[in-house]
Parts: sequence; C-alpha cells; structure tokens
Amino acid sequence: MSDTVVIHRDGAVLHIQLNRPDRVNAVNAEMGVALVAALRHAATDDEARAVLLSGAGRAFCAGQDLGEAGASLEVGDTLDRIYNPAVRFIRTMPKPVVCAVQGVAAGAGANLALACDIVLASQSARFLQAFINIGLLPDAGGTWLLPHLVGDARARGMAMLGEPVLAPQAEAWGLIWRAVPDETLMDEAVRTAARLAGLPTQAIRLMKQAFAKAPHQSLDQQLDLERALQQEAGRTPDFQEGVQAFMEKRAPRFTGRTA
Ligand code: T3D
Repeated sequence: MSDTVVIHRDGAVLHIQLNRPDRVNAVNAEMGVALVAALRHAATDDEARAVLLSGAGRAFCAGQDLGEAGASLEVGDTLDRIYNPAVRFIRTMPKPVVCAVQGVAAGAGANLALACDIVLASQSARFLQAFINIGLLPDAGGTWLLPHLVGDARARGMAMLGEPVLAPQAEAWGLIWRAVPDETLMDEAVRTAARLAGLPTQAIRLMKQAFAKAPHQSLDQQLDLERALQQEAGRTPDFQEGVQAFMEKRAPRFTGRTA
C-alpha cells in the first residue's frame, strides 16, 4: 500500500488525499497508480456517498512529476495508465466528488481538480495550465473541460499563455464553484462533502449522467433523456421521502438507496 495517496472514510464521505507535500504533490508513477486505485475504490464503495479529493501540505498538485518522467517518456502511456482513467472515474462515478484546492493546481493537477463536480479553492490558490511551459498541450481533459467551463477565448488564453488564474478570478469565470478564505478551506470542503453525502445520491448519479450527455445533444434529445432519468429518480425511496418530509414539514432523511 503506497503512502503517496491517503484514503480514509468518515461516515459516508471517502477522503482521498494526495500525499507528496515535499514535491508539491507532483504525481509520480507510484502516486498515479495509487490515485487510480483510490478512485476505483471510491466509485464502487457503496458506503461512500461522496468523495473529497485534496492535497497535503501547501499545494493541491503540481501535475506530472517531471523529475521522474524525464523528456524521453512516451507521454501517451502516462495518460493511458493514470490521468485518463482518473478523470473518467471522477466524471462517471455515481456520487459527487468535491475537490479542495490550496496553493497551486498545475498541469494535469489542475485538470484533475477541474474534472470534479464541486471545486472549492482557497482565495490565494491559483490554477495553472503549465503544459505550454514544457512544450505540451493541456491533457487530463483540459482541452474539453476549459472551453466548457470558461468559454473558448479564456480556455485558449489559459492554455496558450500558461498564466495562473487566481481563485477569485476562477470563481468569477465559472472555472470553480467557490473561492473561500484560506483558513476555512478544509472545513468548508469537509462540510460540503458531508452535506452532499446526505443528499439523494441516486438523483446526483442521474444528474451526472445528464450533464455528461448534454454537450453532445440537442435540447430535444436532452428533454427525452431528462424524462427517462427523472422517471428513474421518481422511483427511488429518496423521492418518496423528500415529498413526504415536505408534506409533514420536517427535514428529510435520505438514504441514497436505489430501492
Ligand atoms: O507523462 C507526462 O509527462 C504527460 C503528462 C503530463 C501532465 C502534466 O501535468 S504536464 C505539467 C507538469 N507540471 C508542471 O509543469 C508544473 C511544474 N512546476 C511548477 O511550475 C511550479 O513548481 C509550481 C507552480 C507547481 C509551484 O511553484 P512554487 O514556486 O510554489 O514551488 P517550487 O519551488 O517550484 O516547487 C517546490 C519543489 O517541488 C521544487 O523542488 P526543490 O527545488 O525544492 O527540490 C520543484 O522543483 C518541485 N516540483 C514542483 N513541481 C514539480 C516538481 N518536481 C517534479 N515535478 C513537478 N511537476
């Protein structure tokens, strides 16, 4: 078991922490394998209804470990083994993934963060598409995520100029959900993940499916998809509980179960 990624479950929240603080949590081969294993575990652990991804120390993640990779590496192999599966797990797992970003999120580290469902960043954090500085283009979903989140002009500026975007700007652009005071980041992230873990998990699973399909569909197709997914949501115990609790003027007790 590698200590480059630390996993622990607190109630219904599975916390995954990148743990190479002396290397700004740069992803070496060992950490990459451990991260993918942790995300696979998170996706399939039925007790976990929300996931929190964070980085130990002063920064979230500096992207690929350049010291280990050197310049001769077949970079496509790294994407096959690490970043592409990691991003796919984050986007498709049937539960919400919260990311807490402090310090810097650079290169593939930035795009791992941006792939998450809810991104919180400390006010002083910065997002850096560092790829251009070493002769690469954004990967780990960057060329897809950036234009979807902030539009084509800002995506190209971030990717081509490689300038850092500070958290308040990131929030204003819609790159992230919220920038919060530095000293409250982890409390806020833990609270947000715990809150999500208590919500109707199946509705969130179905939302993720709907959001994933939306960019490729017409409004007409999306209306049909929403109908199918809503039909499924309507059959969950959490829908019954939500309506009943509303009628009884009490707080709902959602279980996240399918039946
Ligand atoms: O296989 C493939 O390569 C394909 C996949 C590519 C995906 C990618 O992620 S490509 C992009 C890789 N990442 C970068 O290019 C970022 C490089 N790092 C930086 O630009 C800066 O270090 C940061 C902006 C992240 C942080 O700056 P700062 O000033 O806060 O810290 P620092 O002093 O630069 O870094 C602290 C130490 O971590 C330092 O080592 P030292 O001098 O104390 O021995 C630095 O060299 C090291 N470090 C930082 N980033 C990396 C790293 N070591 C290896 N790999 C890194 N990515």
